[in-house]
Amino acid sequence: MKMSMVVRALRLGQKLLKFLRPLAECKLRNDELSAEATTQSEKNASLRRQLSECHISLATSESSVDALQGEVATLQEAMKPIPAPKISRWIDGEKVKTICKAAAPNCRLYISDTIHYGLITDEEMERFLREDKTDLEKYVVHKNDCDDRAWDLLGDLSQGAWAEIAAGFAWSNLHAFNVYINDQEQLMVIEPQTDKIMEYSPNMHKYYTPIFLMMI
Ligand SMILES: [Ca+2]
Repeated sequence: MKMSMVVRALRLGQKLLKFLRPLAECKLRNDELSAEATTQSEKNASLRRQLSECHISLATSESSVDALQGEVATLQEAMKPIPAPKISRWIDGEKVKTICKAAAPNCRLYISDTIHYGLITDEEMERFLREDKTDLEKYVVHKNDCDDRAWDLLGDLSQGAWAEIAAGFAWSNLHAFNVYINDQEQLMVIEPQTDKIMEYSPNMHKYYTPIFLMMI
């Protein structure tokens, strides 16, 4: 081979290399981009899963918020004060003691106030009991039974202007319940688990024969 042909072959080889090198670089870059695309696709799938989980969590949270708002509304309704009682007239602690002793002479008494007690009609007490929710509480032996309910109702009867009426708490040997004195000066029994009111009488069921009675 002539020297001139060798030189030409070498130059041709150099030119080929000049074109082939960028092609190789492009192939390499293409492989890198394909790998990145695969990684990005996996990331996208992971993000979609996370987004789906967030949607489920958000829906659950919104449902919980709705339920809580319902509970808050119920509590706000239950906490609304019961409009004040119409007091028919007033008596003092000595008169309260006299009325209770006449009705239940063998009962031990505790009269908390001395100055004045308000007397209301039975209709006013029925109005209070209709609005008060103590009778709706769930009965649980020892934890929320007769004495707990009677104590709860007495607490409600100690709110605002209702605290001024002649109402109290009584125990028999078998039961706990509430009492009040109405505008006819009658000692009345309230069964806090049913809202039933009855005029006290020595002939009542022994459940309601008080051995201890306090007026607050
Ligand atoms: Ca009630």
